[in-house]
Amino acid sequence: MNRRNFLGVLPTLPVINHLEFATPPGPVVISTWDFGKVANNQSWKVLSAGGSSLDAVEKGINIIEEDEKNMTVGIGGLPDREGHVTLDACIMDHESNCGSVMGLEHIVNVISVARKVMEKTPHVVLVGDGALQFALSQGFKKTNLLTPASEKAWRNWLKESKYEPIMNIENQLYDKKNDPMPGGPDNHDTIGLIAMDAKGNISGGCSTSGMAYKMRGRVGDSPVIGAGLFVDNEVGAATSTGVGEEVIRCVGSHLVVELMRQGYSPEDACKEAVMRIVKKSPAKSKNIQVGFLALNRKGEYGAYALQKGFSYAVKTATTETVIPGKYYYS
Ligand code: SD4
Repeated sequence: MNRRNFLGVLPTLPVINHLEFATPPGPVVISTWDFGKVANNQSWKVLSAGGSSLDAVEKGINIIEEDEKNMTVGIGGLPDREGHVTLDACIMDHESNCGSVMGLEHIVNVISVARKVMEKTPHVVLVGDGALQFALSQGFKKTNLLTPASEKAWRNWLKESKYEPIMNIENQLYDKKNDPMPGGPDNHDTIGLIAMDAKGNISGGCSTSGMAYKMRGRVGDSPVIGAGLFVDNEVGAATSTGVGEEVIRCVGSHLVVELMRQGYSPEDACKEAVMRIVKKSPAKSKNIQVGFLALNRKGEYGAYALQKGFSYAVKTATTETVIPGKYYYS
């Protein structure tokens, strides 16, 4: 049988075109947790001026990284158990270009370093000292990320040295009334942010200091393309927050995007990814938090988490809101 005959007998695969649209739905930005609102507003300045989703993602995340009171993203982030603040971040654009830094110390705007990795190097990921060397070569300033507050929290932790991630601490410690910026006094959150611009192009980013008091060298899901973040402009994008080890195991954000490709709504895709974690880790999943957040090409968004308490912020031309995520364990 020659090649032509062989191809002739292959079954025709269905073409899924449910996500096609005639005109882009208009800019939208979504991000993790209540304080995502602050990041969204910053992103919106870019999007409403006709800027790109990539710029919107970087600017939105930068403001969180620069907030000293936020004890897990950028400066002020809680350190590892040895007292080192090590940051993880990744970024991905509508053409599937991506960049990531892992275990980067002494630099505040790690999402911007991730973008430089994407744009200025032949690589996708730089780690540790190499990432720092690259950042400095690109003009980023060396900064002490351990603030008096984060050092104090770490010294307190050392008294018992118990590694026990606290569920939804992001929202518990975010005092919305008195703290207009993200990050309460003891906050260890991750910012995952997805933006669609006026052209309908989608980009996403994720930035974190990871789980507080992690082992030295530990990297979570946030800077792992496919786990903490994934973008496919034909379909949509997803990001995650919570205990990264469980998200890496199911390559969570990629899973959510592929489920949307199959026709799942953003919320249903996030729910299915959460169910995957429940199925693979039935006992553990009861005591940890993981939340997924997704946007599709039609501008529809949704989220789902293991536990109550996860929330996400949304901004469009007509909406500015924080939405409680639905969850599995009641
Ligand atoms: C990590 N997923 O390093 C991050 C931490 C996080 O809410 O999202 N905390 O595993």
